[in-house]
Amino acid sequence: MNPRILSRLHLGLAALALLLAVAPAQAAIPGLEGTAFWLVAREDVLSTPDGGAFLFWGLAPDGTLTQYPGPTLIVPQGATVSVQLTNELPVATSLTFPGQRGVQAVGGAPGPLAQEAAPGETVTYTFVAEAAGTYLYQAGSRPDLQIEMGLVGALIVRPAGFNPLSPQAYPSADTAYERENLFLLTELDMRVHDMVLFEGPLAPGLDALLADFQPVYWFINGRAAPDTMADDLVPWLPTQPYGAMTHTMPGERLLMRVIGAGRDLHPFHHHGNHARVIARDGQLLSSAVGAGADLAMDVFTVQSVPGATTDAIFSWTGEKLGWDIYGTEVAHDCMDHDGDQFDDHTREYCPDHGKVLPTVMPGDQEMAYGGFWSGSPFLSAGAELPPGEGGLNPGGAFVHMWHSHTEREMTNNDVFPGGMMTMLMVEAPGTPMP
Ligand SMILES: [Cu+2]
Repeated sequence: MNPRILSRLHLGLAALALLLAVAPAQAAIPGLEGTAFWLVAREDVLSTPDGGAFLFWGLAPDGTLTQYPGPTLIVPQGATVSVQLTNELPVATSLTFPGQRGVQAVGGAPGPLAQEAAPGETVTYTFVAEAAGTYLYQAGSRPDLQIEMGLVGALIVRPAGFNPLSPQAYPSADTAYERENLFLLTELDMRVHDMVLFEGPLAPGLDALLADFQPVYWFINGRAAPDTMADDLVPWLPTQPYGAMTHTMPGERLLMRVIGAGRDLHPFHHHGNHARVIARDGQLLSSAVGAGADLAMDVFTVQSVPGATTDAIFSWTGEKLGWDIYGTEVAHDCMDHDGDQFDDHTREYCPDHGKVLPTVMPGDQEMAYGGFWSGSPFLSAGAELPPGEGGLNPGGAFVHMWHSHTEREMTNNDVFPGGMMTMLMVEAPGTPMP
């Protein structure tokens, strides 16, 4: 056979396999996995969706691109972790690792909270990651200024025996999940960044500004909406590599790792279903060893507190909506063999099976086609779309807004919408997902 046709056939088969695969979802949080890290603190520029550009202090893994927030460090429980910090900032800096005991430092000079690296110097921190969970790391030198300037990041400790094919957040089985997302929440007072830019980090006016904190930008994973919804590592956000778009399928267990990494409280509201808070500050909500997350609680908003982390498990169920989330165009019976009222494969809520969502397609002349509808029957009626339409939502996902319920925080410098906001996309089973 012609090799070009053969390779095309292989591509076709691969695509078919991708469509048919009932692969367990393994979307993991992007970051640096390992036990030894080298981070260079230096100045760079971050951007906001309204065209703003601000000086920030970030951390460049291996001296490459400086980023905000710092790289997410993903380490195995029990490992001895070393973080080498090289300081290219104009002032002394340091890192603290709240929740990690017995942090040792080599190099540098003693500071108020941690061993500091003077400009041009290096300090290396070492600790044993004793307990699984979600943590943060942040500047330990003048934290009121340096955390605001960007020196903060997430630290994730995987439980001992972690299996990426059946991941768990903690050693207990009731913390199992299929998908995980980071929501590292921060804010930015542009007066502080501009004063550091124009008058330097020792400007006498900084104290007054920091005592009268007035943020006008709010970020999830270092981005303000709508940049939160762009993919990881998009080229137009070189210093803000982490997106915050969230995808799930009905019934999946989505682990939300929420970190209050700035200095304000943020009620992080996740539409769609309640979420079950299983841990705070890396501590499983457990009444006794071996009891699992028996003290877990359901919330409709994760109350994010500065310096604190929250792990919650969210599942979109479609339960009791009163209509069939697959419409009538997918021919299947609701197959519930384990008696939980949900289809074993599609996770549809069986009592609503066959209750057609009353979608009436308007006539072509009334239609305003948009990029966010694909013609998929999932949660709707299906129809043909004109060529080129539907590309932004190929699976016809159902979309919920996830956002700060302090609604002023859904703005970019006073312009709505923006800020601490992203979307949850509930995809139909079988849809290829990022
Ligand atoms: Cu809302």
